[in-house]
Amino acid sequence: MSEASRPLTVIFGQIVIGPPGSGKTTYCLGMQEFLSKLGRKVAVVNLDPANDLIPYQCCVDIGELVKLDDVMDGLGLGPNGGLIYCMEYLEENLDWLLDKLEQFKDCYFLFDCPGQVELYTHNCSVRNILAQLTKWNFRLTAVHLVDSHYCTDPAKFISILCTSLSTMLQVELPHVNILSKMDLIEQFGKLAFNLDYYTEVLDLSYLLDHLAKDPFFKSFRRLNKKLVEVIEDYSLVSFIPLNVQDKETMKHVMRAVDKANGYCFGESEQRTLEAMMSAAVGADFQFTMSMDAQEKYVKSTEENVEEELMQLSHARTDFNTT
Ligand SMILES: Nc1nc2c(ncn2[C@@H]2O[C@H](COP(=O)(O)OP(=O)(O)OP(=O)(O)O)[C@@H](O)[C@H]2O)c(=O)[nH]1
Ligand SMILES: [Mg+2]
Repeated sequence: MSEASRPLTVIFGQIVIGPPGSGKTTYCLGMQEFLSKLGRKVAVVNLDPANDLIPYQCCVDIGELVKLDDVMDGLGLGPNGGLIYCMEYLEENLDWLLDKLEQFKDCYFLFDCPGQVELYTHNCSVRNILAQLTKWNFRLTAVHLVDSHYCTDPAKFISILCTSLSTMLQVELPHVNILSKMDLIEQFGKLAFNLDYYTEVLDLSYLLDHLAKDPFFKSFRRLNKKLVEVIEDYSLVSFIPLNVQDKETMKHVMRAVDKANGYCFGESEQRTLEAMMSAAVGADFQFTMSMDAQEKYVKSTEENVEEELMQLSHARTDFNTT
């Protein structure tokens, strides 16, 4: 790509990534509406060739360049190989993307990406595409969504920590990790600790102790210990809770994203004292955010204890009557 074709102005935006079904497309729709109401001019780019039904107003669609079905039929590939081929094809045709993006250069961009994990942990196409966007003066934050219900299972939580860390290292962009679908967090089980334990990711030894209670994982203790040591040594992963229907959590995410790519320090929107303060006192702000989400979406510990006591007394009665 020639230097002359580079957009001169700085363009801000988000690249929305994460495992399949984590809520990327829904997030793009929600964030487009949220930011538009704040007066931001938003352009959403669909970079997922598997997206058949696009719920948001889409300004650029990779489907015009390459379609997953055509690739699968034409080359005899499965959906995973097909997706990798599509992203490699996009990498080879970045001038097509630049031509499309230039038509919206006064907008704030949201890129809706495919949900295949390898694209962000191993394969280099997405990383190369993002590096080229950065060269074209795009200032992007990677918004990495993972399903919040994984917090209810310590083994799954360790695995999403590993995925998040390797994605952060591979993608090489300012990064915000999100626990999505906060309204469903306890749908498949109760949390063993307060929500801030999962969002701040500070001391994972308690998680290992909790895991040790499960007989299946007893023999994997050393492996899990090494994995959490890697997470703790890098000390990079933390999460922001999100329910797309909840304006407060959307606002928290927007602030973190704006701080990460520098949008909040620009002049595009009026800078409020609150926004400047939240950028300055990041740690306190993050803690308050988790506490708010805990109150809204997690049953209180007393309630959990009461429920457990009730279940215990029922079990005792059943035992005595049999
Ligand atoms: N309750 C609830 N459901 C959500 C939320 N976000 C997304 N969903 C639902 O989760 C499902 C998957 O959402 P998508 O937005 O399609 O997820 P995706 O990451 O784009 O999926 P792929 O593109 O297939 O990787 C849909 O049924 C959404 O309605 C949320 O915050 N709360
Ligand atoms: Mg999607």
